[in-house]
Amino acid sequence: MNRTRQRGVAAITALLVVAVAASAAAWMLAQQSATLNQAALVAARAQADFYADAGLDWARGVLAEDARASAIDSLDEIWSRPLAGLPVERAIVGGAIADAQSRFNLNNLVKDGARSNADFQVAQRLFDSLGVEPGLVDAIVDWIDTDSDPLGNEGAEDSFYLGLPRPYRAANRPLIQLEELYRVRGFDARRIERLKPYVTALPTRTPVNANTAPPEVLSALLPETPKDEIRAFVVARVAKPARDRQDLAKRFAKPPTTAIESDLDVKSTHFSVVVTVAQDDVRASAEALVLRRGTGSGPSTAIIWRRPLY
Ligand SMILES: [Ca+2]
Ligand SMILES: [Ca+2]
Repeated sequence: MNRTRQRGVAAITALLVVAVAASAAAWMLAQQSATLNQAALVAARAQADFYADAGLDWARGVLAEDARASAIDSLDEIWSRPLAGLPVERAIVGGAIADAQSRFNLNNLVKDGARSNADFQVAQRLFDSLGVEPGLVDAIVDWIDTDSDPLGNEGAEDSFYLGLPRPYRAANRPLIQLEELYRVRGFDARRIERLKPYVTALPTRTPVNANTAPPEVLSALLPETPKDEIRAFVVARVAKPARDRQDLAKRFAKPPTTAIESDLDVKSTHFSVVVTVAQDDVRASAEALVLRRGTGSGPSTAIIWRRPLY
């Protein structure tokens, strides 16, 4: 690790410690006024929320700082370095930020309420390469698209879901979280776990960040590009991430121009954050999807959703 990087990591570690320590102090103040018979669970819950807030603030600070420092997002940057086992007060704190746009956004499958054929083919190739039945993509499209006409043999709309022992309706709107797939025809824990590192659900149409995407996702997007060329790029980008779309095109013998313009980018606006706190017998974690906008002097971040993790 070079000196600048070491200083950067140290600064970020300090940021997290300060954020969590401040929340611990606030929590202890709140505790002093709490009555003795207050349920321990409620207190633990309150503390977990304080810590989660602090951890998320830390992540947003790191992401804003990154946007001020660079116009691209790559895996050699400080945000991608997870923090584990930091002692803060009596707690042990960890945090990790992942680029949500390293994955294929399943909501891209539907454009203006109807199936997007190009994205449909990308998803089918990706599922196939991961050993998940490509026919299941039909059911996701139906779940998201606004009509109620089932697609192909494996699609499913209200007519299918209302006939289940515990009936419900198709959402007919974009996925909010990936776990919604549990409600979609044909999906189970095994398939969702298999897909998780490669797909995501983001509220707006998003390109994939070529500087962070796994080779499986890049191959699905670039079917004409030989796999060894994609692997070579994934190795080369560690030391030399693509600076912009033009630079990205230069990395391939036959530049996949259309995909680079419409499906790929070298930076990201959506990040997934996980914060974990362990203190005494209480272990709390929270996950959030963070949207980052703007670069240079004016980056801003917003939390799209957050949830506790168990
Ligand atoms: Ca960056
Ligand atoms: Ca539908």
